[in-house]
Amino acid sequence: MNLQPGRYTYREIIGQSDAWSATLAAVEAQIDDLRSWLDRPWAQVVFIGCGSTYYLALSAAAIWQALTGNQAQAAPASELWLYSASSLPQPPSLLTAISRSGETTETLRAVDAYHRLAGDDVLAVTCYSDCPLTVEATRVLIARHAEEDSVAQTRSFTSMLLLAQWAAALASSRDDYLDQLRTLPSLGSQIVDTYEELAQRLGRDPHIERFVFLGSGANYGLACEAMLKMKEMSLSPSEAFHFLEFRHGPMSVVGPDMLIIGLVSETAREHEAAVLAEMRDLGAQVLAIADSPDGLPADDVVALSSNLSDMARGPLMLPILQLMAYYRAIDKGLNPDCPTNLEAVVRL
Ligand code: F1P
Repeated sequence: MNLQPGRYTYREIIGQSDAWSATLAAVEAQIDDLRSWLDRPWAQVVFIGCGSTYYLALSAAAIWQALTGNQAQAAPASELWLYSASSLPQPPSLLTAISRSGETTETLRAVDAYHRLAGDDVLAVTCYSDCPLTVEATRVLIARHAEEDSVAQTRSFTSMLLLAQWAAALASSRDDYLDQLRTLPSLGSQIVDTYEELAQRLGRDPHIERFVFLGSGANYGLACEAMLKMKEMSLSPSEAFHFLEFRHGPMSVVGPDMLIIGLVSETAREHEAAVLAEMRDLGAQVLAIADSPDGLPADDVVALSSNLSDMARGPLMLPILQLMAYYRAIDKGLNPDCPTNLEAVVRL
């Protein structure tokens, strides 16, 4: 019985950098095999998932294409299953199926459709070694140390993202990028120590009623995932957009009850900062998360201080945003371990 609401979620968020180290250590033994298996001229790589894992797929596809130069895209698993003609990749292709549980019906059916109509090569990224998805896959990456008791994905998301990044490093023979990934666990725990109080203050701020998460490139999937955490754990109105898209209509609803969270990249820093400045002028409160937020137009900042590339530092952006959703849920008397109306796995 879960006596203290949110205790699983809290433990899973706070300890996630340990899960990252353990996950990286566990896949070390697969390096040679995976490197040679991935050493092929894919015409297209497709990443699929559902909910959180679809958002992970968005981020993973952006990273994969940036690193390898191969065309990569993401789709919800249901699209491959139900709209195969418009979403299956051209051969030779690789399907990367991401699912915490490895049991989600749509993901399993998408893999089946891919096998029947498109290709043989499936890489599964999951947290459970004995799940149905692993049976259907050619190669499997498992974040066993990131298994979760809570329904909302937190450490599982970032650990599986790390595995997708790790696979991209091998596919692109980027040993320098692998080295960057290895520094994430220690950076992650420092960020949580430094900014938990800020997450608590913003999560509990009674003046904030709506949340908007902005991110572009590989950060867009992360912005979507942060939006989902806020929505499912705390039942707060929460949306995600690509930075510059926010000007094209959504900014109509900006007001003083809105916190805009910018996941700022180095690639497009100047343009992303300009969006934040404009929204602040319109009255929104702004939180900027960046490697070095000096000079960014924001009321509060999270400095990641990683010196890592935009394609490597993604996992560092999420723990503080997960904590913000957790604290807001607790403040509203909700139990973040069991979001309203949700089950851990959707089975059709
Ligand atoms: C996908 C998922 C979860 C979400 C929810 C229902 O699961 O959408 O992201 O938290 O509870 O299922 P999975 O395929 O990644 O296990």
